[in-house]
Amino acid sequence: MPSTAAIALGSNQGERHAYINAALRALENAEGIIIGVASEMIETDAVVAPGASSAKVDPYLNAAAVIETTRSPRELLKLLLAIEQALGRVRTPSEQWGPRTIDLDLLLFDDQVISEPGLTVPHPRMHERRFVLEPLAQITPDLRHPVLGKTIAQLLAGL
Ligand code: A4P
Ligand code: MG
Repeated sequence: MPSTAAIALGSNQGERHAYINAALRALENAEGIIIGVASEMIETDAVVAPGASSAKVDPYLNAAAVIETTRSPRELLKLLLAIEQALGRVRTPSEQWGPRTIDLDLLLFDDQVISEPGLTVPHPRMHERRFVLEPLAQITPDLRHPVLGKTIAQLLAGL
């Protein structure tokens, strides 16, 4: 039985549309993954680290996708990181939440709760972020957060 996973996509650098589309294509072409449905892309103001100024940070395009996969969560994360790299993501260690061509986060994986070095599922900040919940609610409002026990629509309404 394949698993169902939710993925967040974000870009705030360069051809943002093209990067998100390229990431979706790369996912679709990867072995063991079928894209169920992808949301529209929405433009969002950058959420920045506490104390930082958002005036200097370019706005994002964000989207979400639901996939079916035969991969494990760890294998899926590895693929997401590889796609980020292939699409020119450069990580600047000094810069938390720096500009990125593409950011791919694993939000949910069935109703699994995972807390390992380098892999936390559900994504620890997903429930407090409109730029995650809004596109996800477009495509799967009734999906339930396995720790908080609320649906995506309920989490969004509670922001
Ligand atoms: N990692 C652990 N669990 C996961 C998971 N479930 N999904 C590890 C993805 N990665 C996970 O991520 C750092 C490490 O987290 C990965 O190597 C992986 O092993 P990263 O992508 O290098 O770092 P990041 O994305 O800069 O940091 P982080 O903390 O993931 O940032 P967020 O929370 O993704 O926030 N504003 C708007 N409007 N739209 C955005 O998309 N994104 C961010 C980044 C900030 N502000 C934004 C947006
Ligand atoms: Mg990330």
